[in-house]
Amino acid sequence: MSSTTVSAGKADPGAVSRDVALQLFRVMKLTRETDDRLERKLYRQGKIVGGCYVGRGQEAIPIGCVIALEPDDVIFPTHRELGAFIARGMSLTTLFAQYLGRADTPTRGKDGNAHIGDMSLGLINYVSHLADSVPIAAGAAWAFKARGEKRVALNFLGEGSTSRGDFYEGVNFAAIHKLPAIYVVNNNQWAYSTPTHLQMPVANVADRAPAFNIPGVIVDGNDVEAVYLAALEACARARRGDGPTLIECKTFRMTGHSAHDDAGYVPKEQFELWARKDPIQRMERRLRERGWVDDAAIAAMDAEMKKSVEAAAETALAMAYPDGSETLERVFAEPHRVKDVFPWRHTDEYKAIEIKKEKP
Ligand SMILES: Cc1ncc(C[n+]2csc(CCOP(=O)(O)OP(=O)(O)O)c2C)c(N)n1
Repeated sequence: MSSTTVSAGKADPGAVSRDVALQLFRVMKLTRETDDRLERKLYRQGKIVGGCYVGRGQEAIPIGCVIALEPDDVIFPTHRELGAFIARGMSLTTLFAQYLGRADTPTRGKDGNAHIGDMSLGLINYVSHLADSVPIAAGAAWAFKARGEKRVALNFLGEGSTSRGDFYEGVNFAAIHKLPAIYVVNNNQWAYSTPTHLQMPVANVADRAPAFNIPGVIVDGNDVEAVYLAALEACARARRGDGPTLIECKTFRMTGHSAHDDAGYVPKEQFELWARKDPIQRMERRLRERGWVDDAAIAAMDAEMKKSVEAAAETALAMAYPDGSETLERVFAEPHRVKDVFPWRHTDEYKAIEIKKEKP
């Protein structure tokens, strides 16, 4: 099976309804506004500590995919999928509070924007190890198949992650068992500071799909309608029992790897080139051509979004930090269970070794 291509701007104008097109556009705009408030204000004001990863320029990918899913499907985001959380309905206040390390958040103040999840929204947390979620998504898809449920597991990852072993193991398993899994790769051409040609001996991530005998689809990742249509098709295939799809979305990371990184290693011309392909401006031009938005509609949307983003940020800033006693709660080894998990740590011999180590 060879890779297929869905290319730039080829999404048939009639293929996406007016309602869905406007929804895609609104969520992209809201995500950009939130992203700007987070990185360009709160991070720079020193209010967000630690990593602050953003997906500026890549909004079409998580949003196009998540809006193509059914509410029962599950999503495995990574660090660039702010849009997936917003499209799935996580409140903006919760998202701001999460980045700000507040107590009343999915990770209870223990983390910033990485590793967020919310099982009630079908958003499954990831851990830092790249590509580790690929076999886990296969596991979720396996459970759906075993139970006879028509649900889909959709896993996001970067092109750098597809060079990891977990990627091959997970996709291979999903392909053998024809599981309802979708692997969506944001190929933003840089894995931190490593350009694609230094970590992949093939031109496209989709070229890796024939090794699993599954479709490898190349989509213009800055065309939200093309992404949406590719995800819909992959969902239909998964629900029919025909197995996984690998969707490669060609895009560009319009920032550094995270807020602390000025991306000095990326040639300036690449930013200029990709700024002209901005997914939000592109969708706006298309909607105007179709007569679905005009100046007044855009101005109203902008004003409403600025207001809700501002209100969410202010509410989150006023929220409490976690109490120190939270530190050891809900981590891998809960304090009251340490004795069961590491019984040897409680022996006198072990304590003697520890004391010796401290005072040689
Ligand atoms: C196994 C592993 N190696 C290194 C890292 C550090 N790291 C975090 S994100 C990242 C770059 C990932 O690139 P890619 O998969 O292309 O995703 P992108 O950040 O470009 O969206 C690296 C090297 C990690 N988290 N896990």
